[in-house]
Amino acid sequence: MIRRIKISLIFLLPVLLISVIVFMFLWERGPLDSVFGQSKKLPIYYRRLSLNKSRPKVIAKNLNTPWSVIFYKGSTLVDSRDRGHIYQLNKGKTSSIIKIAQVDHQGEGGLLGLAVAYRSHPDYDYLFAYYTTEKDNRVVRYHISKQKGKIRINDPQPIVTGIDFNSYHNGGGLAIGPDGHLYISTGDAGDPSHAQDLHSLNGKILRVDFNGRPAAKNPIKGSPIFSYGHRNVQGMTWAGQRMFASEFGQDTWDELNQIEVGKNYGWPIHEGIDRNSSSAYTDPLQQWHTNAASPSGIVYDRGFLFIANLRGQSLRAVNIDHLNDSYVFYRRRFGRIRKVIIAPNKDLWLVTSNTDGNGNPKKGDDRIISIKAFS
Ligand SMILES: [Ca+2]
Repeated sequence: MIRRIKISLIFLLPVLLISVIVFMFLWERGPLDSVFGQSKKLPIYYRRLSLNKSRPKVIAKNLNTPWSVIFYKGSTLVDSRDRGHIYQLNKGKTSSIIKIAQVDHQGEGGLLGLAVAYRSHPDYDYLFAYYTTEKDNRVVRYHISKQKGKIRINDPQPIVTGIDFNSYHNGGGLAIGPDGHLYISTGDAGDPSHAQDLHSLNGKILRVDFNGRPAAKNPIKGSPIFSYGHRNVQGMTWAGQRMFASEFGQDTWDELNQIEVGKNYGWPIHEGIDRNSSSAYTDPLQQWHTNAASPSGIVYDRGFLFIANLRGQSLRAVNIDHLNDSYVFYRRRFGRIRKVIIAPNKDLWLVTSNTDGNGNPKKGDDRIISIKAFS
């Protein structure tokens, strides 16, 4: 009898051991649903995408903490969160256009968002920058111009100041909406109560004009608040008139939200989907485990939302007609991905974020990688 048990154990133990190792490997890769849920063949909603066939091309490498990439009159500009520079990118080489002296990089603060607005002035356009100083997060408007191939950025004018800062949750998203206003995403700066406080600029999406004045149609007269109850939004995009934002959760659920004026997105009362239809809080369209996502940048292109994942080290696609479903590409291929943007030639550009203190930079990091999303 004892001998039989011994023999069984000899056979069973290795099987058990292998099972444990396999399970731990899958667990470490992220939630099991995202491992088992994805077949090799693209599910029907994603068959228009050529991401799996496209050959990634490196546009730039050896960048330091890039956060935003914008295009201006045929030139590409990229920032450094930690160093406070805005660089011009030319054939893979960077040259500094401006170093913003007030940028005070601390924790995850620094030079974050950039956005450009073309206007009718003959001599210059507007460049907006969101950055952390030693006393606040702020949005500063510059004049930007390009003459004889040379870009100038000057005449700084702070237009929104006094956004609380912290080592974490600084927000930092900037975007020009289809209504011609400047949208600003702020984080809760480590104090969750900010998000529900309508006197605080933190934990919000703000909407202002190019002078920083609240948009006339904002829900609270005289307030820049467009939506609230956010924990930390870094990405905003529009599909026509529909606005979407990616949002970092605490420990459990990251979110994709459709943003509507005046709505309360629940933080810190709810993280992720609450499923209470009578609730005063607006649920996300879908949610992902924080270790499989940590979504920063988001962009809409030809029927799809593309979302850059930091901890999830991947690019997520969401079909605009199936907003509660998603598919993940490039898992662990490029490391952490901060931003996804559309280049002037319609390629998708991924901006990696392996030098930001949370990643394992490899030779050549950080990079901008170009891919064709549609064949
Ligand atoms: Ca929420």
